[in-house]
Amino acid sequence: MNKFELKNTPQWQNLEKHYLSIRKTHLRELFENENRFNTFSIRENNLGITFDYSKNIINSDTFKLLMEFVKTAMVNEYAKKMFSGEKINWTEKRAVLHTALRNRSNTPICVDGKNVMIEINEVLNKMKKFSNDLRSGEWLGVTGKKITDVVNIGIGGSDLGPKMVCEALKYYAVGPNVHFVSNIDGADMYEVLKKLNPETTLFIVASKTFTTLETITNALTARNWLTVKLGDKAVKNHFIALSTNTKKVIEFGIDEKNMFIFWDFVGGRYSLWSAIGLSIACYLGFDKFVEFLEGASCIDSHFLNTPYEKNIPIIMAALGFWYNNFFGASSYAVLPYSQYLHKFPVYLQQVDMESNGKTVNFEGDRVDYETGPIIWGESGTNGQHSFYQLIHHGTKFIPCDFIGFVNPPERVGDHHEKLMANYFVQGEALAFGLSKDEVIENLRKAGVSLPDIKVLTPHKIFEGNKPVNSILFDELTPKTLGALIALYEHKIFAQGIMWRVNSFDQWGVELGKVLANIILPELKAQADNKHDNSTKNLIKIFNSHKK
Ligand code: G6Q
Repeated sequence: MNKFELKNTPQWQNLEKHYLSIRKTHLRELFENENRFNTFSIRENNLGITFDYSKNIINSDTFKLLMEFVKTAMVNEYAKKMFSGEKINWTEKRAVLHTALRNRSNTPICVDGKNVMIEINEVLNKMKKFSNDLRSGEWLGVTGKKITDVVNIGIGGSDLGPKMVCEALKYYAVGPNVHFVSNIDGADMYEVLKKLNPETTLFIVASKTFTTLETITNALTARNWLTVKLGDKAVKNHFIALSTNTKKVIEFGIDEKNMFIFWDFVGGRYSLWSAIGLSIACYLGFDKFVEFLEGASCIDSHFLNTPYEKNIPIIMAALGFWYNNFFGASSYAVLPYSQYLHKFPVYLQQVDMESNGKTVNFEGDRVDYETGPIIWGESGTNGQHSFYQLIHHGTKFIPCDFIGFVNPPERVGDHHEKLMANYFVQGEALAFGLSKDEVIENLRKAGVSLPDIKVLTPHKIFEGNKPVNSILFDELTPKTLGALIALYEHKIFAQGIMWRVNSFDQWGVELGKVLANIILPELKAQADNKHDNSTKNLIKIFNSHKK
C-alpha cells in the first residue's frame, strides 16, 4: 500500500501556495475592509459567546481553503463516530465518550451492544445523593462531625480538571473546602494535612487505573494519617474512590459502596465530566455540576450540527493548523483575562499536548509535518508584566487566544473595566503594532530630543501582525465554563483528525509510569544498576549522599 502523503494532497498544496502569497500581508492592510468583524466573528446567543477571529492573518480565500482542508479530512464524519461510541481510539481499542457523560438529551449510546447512558445516569444519581448528603450533614465523619474539608488525591487527568474547575467557579461554592494533592513529593501532602483535622476530612482517591504510583502512595499516607488518629474503622466514613478498577479499590480497603465508577471510554484528560468531577459537585452543589455539563452539551450540539464555516471549534482548529503548519508557530498562548481561570492554561496543556503530541499517523507512519503545538499561558494582566515582551518584540511567532468575560461574577470597584481595558488594548497592539511614524510622532510629542528619538525609535516600533482570537463570554458561570472547556476539547479533536493522529492514547505517559516502578527498588537498595553511564552515576550519588 502506498504511504498516505498528507502534504501532497491538493488541499495542503493549495494552502502552501496561498501561504506564499499572504504571509507578508499585514493585519493593518487586511483591516482596510470595514466589514472584517462581521465576516470573521461568530455570536452564539444561547451561551452568550462572541468569538472574534478577525485579527488573524487570513482573507476569504484563506478561510475557504482551510475549510476545504477540514472537509477533506472529514472531521464531522469522525466526530459522528466519536459521539456514537465507535472505537476511534484504535491503539487501545476503546470508544471515546466523554460526550456521553454530558449527553443531557439522554439519547441511547451503545458500546458493545450496551447503552452506556444507563450506568452514566446511575453514577450521576449516586454523585447527587453523596454531594447533597455531604453538604447537609447526612454523611458524617466517624466521630459524628460534619465534613468540612475534601481532599482529592489524584494526578494528571484525575487532578487537573477538577482542580481548575473548582478554582474557576469558587465564587459559586456552597460546599466544604476542597484541596488537591497530586505530587508524589511528600511536601504536597504534608502542606495540606497540616491544616486539617482527620475527624472532619474526607479523602477522594481519584484514579482511573488505581495503580498510579503517585496517587496510591499519597492515598496510603493519607490513610495512615487518618487511622493513626481515628483507627481503621474510620476509613469507611473518610475514604471515597473514583475509578474504573473495582478490584484494586477493594484491595486498597475502600468499600465498593464508597466507590464511584467510570469506564475505559473516558480518557483521563477528558474525565472531569465523570465521577472524577465529584469534588466539583461537592464544592459547588450538584445542580451547578449539572449546569456545567449542560454548557458542554450545548457546545457538543454546536460542534456536531453547525456548518464548518460557522463552527467555533472547527475555526479554532483550522487557524491553529494554519499557523502551526504554514507559519511555523511551534507554540500557542492561551491568556485568560480572569483570575478565576488562572489554572486554565495548565489544565489545557495536558488536554492539548497529551492528545496531539504525537508523531505517528493513522497508517502507523511517522508524519513529515508538525503536529500539536506547545500550549502555555497565564492569566492577564500578570502575563503582561512578564512574557508579553517576547510575544510583542521577540523573534518567535506566537498566536494567542484572549479569553474574557463581559460581566465577572464579583464586582470590586472598577477593577473589571481596568482588566478589560488591558484585554482589548493588548489584542489590538499585538495585531496592529506601532509603526515607525507613530513612534516618532509620540516621542516628538513627549518632547524627546532628535538624537534620542533616533536612538529610541527602532526599540519602540512594534511590528504587530501577531494573530489574536478573542473569546468573549457574557458571563463566567458553570454553564459557560463547561462550554469553554468543550470548545477546546473539540478544537483538539478536530486538529487530531486534520493531522491524522490518535488524540486519545498516551503512550508517552504510560512509559513514565513503567520506568518509575523499575528504578524505585534501585533507590531503596544499594544494588548495582544497569542504566546508561549518566543515570547510573546520578543514582549512585543519590544513594551515597542520602541521609
Ligand atoms: C490522561 C492520562 C494521565 C492520567 C494520569 C492518572 O489522559 O492518561 O494524565 O490521567 O496518569 O492516571 P490514573 O487516573 O489512572 O491514576
